[in-house]
Amino acid sequence: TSSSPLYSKEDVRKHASIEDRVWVTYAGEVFDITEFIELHPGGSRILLAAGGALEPFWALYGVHKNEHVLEILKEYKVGELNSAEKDEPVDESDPYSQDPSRHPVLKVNSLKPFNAEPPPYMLTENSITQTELFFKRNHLPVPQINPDDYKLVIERPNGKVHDKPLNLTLSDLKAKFPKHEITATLQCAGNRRSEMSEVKLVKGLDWNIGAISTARWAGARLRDVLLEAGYAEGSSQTQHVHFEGLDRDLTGTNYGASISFKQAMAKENEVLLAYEMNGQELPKDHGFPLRVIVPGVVGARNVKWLGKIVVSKEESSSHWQKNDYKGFNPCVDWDNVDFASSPSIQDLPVQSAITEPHPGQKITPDIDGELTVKGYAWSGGGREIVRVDVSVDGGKTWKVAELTGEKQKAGQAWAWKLWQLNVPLPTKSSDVTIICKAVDSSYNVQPDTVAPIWNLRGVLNNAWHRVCVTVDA
Ligand code: HEM
Ligand code: MTE
Ligand code: MO
Repeated sequence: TSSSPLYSKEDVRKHASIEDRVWVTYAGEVFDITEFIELHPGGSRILLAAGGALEPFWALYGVHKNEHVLEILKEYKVGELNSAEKDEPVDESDPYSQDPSRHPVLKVNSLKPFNAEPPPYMLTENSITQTELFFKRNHLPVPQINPDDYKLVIERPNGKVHDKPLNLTLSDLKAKFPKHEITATLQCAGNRRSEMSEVKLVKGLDWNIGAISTARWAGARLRDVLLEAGYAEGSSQTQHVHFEGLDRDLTGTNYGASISFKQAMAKENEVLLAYEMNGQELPKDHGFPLRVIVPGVVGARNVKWLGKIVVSKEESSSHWQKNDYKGFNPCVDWDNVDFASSPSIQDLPVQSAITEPHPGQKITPDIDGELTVKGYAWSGGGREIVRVDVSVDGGKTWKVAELTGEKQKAGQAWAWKLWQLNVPLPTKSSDVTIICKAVDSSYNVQPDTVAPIWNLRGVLNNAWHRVCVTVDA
């Protein structure tokens, strides 16, 4: 209506805390919801939307798709968004100007290239991570790919068939090969790097515990595509499978990585050329229109925006295969590192972390004097999580947490387990250190501290996860 005051997005952004009053927008209208915050059935997380739009948050929490929610909201209307407001002009010279928009709740570790993780407690709200919340790890700008022109190029085996590569369109991939679907967790080698930097500064993005997420992936099996291209099982000429991304840096170099031919061909490894994530076409940030999913293997080999597959006697010569994503002795530093001396990371070690409570949280015990601790646990190579131990006395005594998650076949446990446990709290106010550690089906365990596994690049941190909180009894 014409009588409604008009506000800019900037005006709304200034109202992002209770002191400044909390404003939000929905469908072009502006609301002052300060008085509703205490009444909100979903608690204080409503403040995540303070100063901005409700839509991205309501997309995550479906309970709001309801008339009575809009009825409540209406009571708090204070005006409308100025529709004449122009969006920021696009800077064509910026290679990142075509990057997609992302969910505002993500904690951004780097904007260009885009690297971001969800708030820890949101990671364990669902066994399958909602696509918007799934961590995003890009080394380069997101390439613009027209799905109608898209072709996956697969080089033929030397001397076999003809020299022309096998080219597959997106519809070929969907029509010619059976669709295979798996639930798999993806973890970046740099997950939990920030804890490694507390021991001694490392070079890399400062990931907290959220560079890990789980999705349903569907696509063609890589094995089927390699067989179609003429590769035979067990051939000795063929030791590595290279994946080239269509994302490239200013010098024209593509992202790339490789896995072993054996890994690629083994049916039980379920390596996919995925075109779907959580039942929808792959989003731009996650590799549209096609990416590799190598379940149980470090994120870096799960090449997005896949353009080309090459089979070779050598490993990929990509920087990310040869000079990054490798582990070293804690005494190796940048002045004496020899990247050729370490193998590339493939399967990841056993991992777990506490997502709730968060470090520094002030806790008032519930009426039973208990606190619910939550987290995730996962291991590489298809090894199932068989146990998670939790301590609230710095590791002197341990209790076993309750595990939830999809039951998967032995050796094919690609998905994480979520876990939770009610723990007793001290009856006097004090600081409490909560610790978790997981055990996988090979009885692999996590190291108790970070220092002995410190490495210059800050990868592979799987030490016991510790969260210190203050109990206010
Ligand atoms: C639940 C209203 C913003 C997260 C609810 C419910 C209402 C409501 C009425 C109960 C729904 C039912 O059970 O039928 C509102 C209004 C909002 C708002 C009017 C804005 C002014 C948000 C935001 C978030 C959020 C921004 C998340 C960041 C939740 C969650 C629940 C919930 C998780 C479920 C709680 C549970 O079932 O225990 N909200 N909400 N809400 N809301 Fe909101
Ligand atoms: N593929 C391409 N083409 N370019 C990339 O930058 N990043 C890799 C991998 N695949 C990357 C890529 C790394 S290091 C990780 S951890 C995962 O993608 C992250 O996948 P996600 O963004 O879908 O979470
Ligand atoms: Mo990564």
